[in-house]
Amino acid sequence: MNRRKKQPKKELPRERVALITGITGQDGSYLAEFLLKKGYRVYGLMRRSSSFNTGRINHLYQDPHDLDPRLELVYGDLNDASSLNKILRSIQPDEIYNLGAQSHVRVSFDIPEYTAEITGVGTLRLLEAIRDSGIQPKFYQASSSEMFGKVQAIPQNETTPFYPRSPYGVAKVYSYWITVNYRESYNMFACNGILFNHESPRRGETFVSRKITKAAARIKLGIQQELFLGNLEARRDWGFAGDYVEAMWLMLQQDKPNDYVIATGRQYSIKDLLAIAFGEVGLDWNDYVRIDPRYYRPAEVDLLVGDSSKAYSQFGWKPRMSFQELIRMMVQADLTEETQRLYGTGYVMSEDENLSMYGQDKLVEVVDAGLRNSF
Ligand code: NAP
Ligand code: G4F
Repeated sequence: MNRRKKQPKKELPRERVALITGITGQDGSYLAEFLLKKGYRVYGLMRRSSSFNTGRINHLYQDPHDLDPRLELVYGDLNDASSLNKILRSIQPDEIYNLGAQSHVRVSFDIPEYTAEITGVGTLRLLEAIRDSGIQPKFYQASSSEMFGKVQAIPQNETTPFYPRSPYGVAKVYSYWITVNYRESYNMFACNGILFNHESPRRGETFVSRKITKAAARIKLGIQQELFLGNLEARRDWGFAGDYVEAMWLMLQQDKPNDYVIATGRQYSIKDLLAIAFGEVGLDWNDYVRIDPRYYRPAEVDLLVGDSSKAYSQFGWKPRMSFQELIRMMVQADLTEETQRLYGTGYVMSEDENLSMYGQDKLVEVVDAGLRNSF
């Protein structure tokens, strides 16, 4: 009998599966893009909202009825352990990026308990869900330079002691240590990325960089007259979010889990940011900026500047985009967005119109309504 020898089944390499909490946020959108380009199947945890909150990832969205969607959104919440358990058991991710958070420092003084629940205990819920589900994914925790707060050394690196100055910063310190604790207690591949401020045209509109670049564009277009800000003396180490998500991924590709500072090593003040943003549209910020104490924080972080030489020596990461390029790019993006919004309102009829003159009062009413109280 001519029996064919049974061939051992050829195993196809299993595609890599990533879960991103906070996929609808600034970093989540850049990370999703990055991982999709690398061939990952990406799941994004999204919380229920009464209005659409997927604006930053609409360009990546795939209809779930498509044959093989590479990106899928699943409903869940860092406040709901059962949803986290269910999601992990069903999708069995190889890598988890925990970016979900109440991420606004000023707002954390208004809703401290909620901030602790999501930005702090939310991380514990996710780590426990990993243990319960029995899977062994690599885990990335979005730690923050806010943990350094009242800085104990300049620049700050992985050995600098923490001194948080807000409910947000305190919650992030909890998440940092619970991540270290689960790594040491349960041998998890868990890393903290201690990221310094990073911005982009997708940055939330109430963070200072975007608030300024948007205002510069709107003032140039004649649809805003002034800009109210808080402390102009604070100094930050600002980088580009697109550069920083690559560092998140690189951390999880190392042989051993570890914690890394990700920063540019350069510091600028809010006044420096103002000068670049308004300079990009040919204006002097001193003519438009007013101080409103409501934007002061009960306790301020005066200066942050990071030393990311560990990340550079371990896996060659360094920032590509300079602060100046970043702010100019954001202003240009806001000019485009605001111009499109203007045309959408129907008040401006042609590109030849003088935008600063046309229907200005009405436009201010329409467009400004939601921005006046922004932190
Ligand atoms: P972001 O734009 O504010 O995004 C936060 C994300 O978390 C959003 O997708 C948000 O969903 C989600 N989220 C909020 N509450 C949630 C909940 N209860 N359950 C599940 N998801 C929830 O923040 P980002 O700038 O992208 O930052 C990403 C992460 O890095 C955050 O953890 C932040 O604290 C941390 N971080 C940021 C920086 C920075 O400079 N950007 C620096 C260091 C660390 P919605 O869209 O529904 O609101
Ligand atoms: O843009 P911010 O709100 O960012 P902040 O507080 O540094 O926090 C951001 O970076 C952290 C990393 O260090 C992240 F963990 C956190 O999630 C977030 O992404 O404020 C920057 C500085 C502050 O000193 C603030 O007092 O700008 C000052 N500022 C002055 N006027 C203002 C304003 N900040 C805001 N948001 N709005 C103002 O009108």
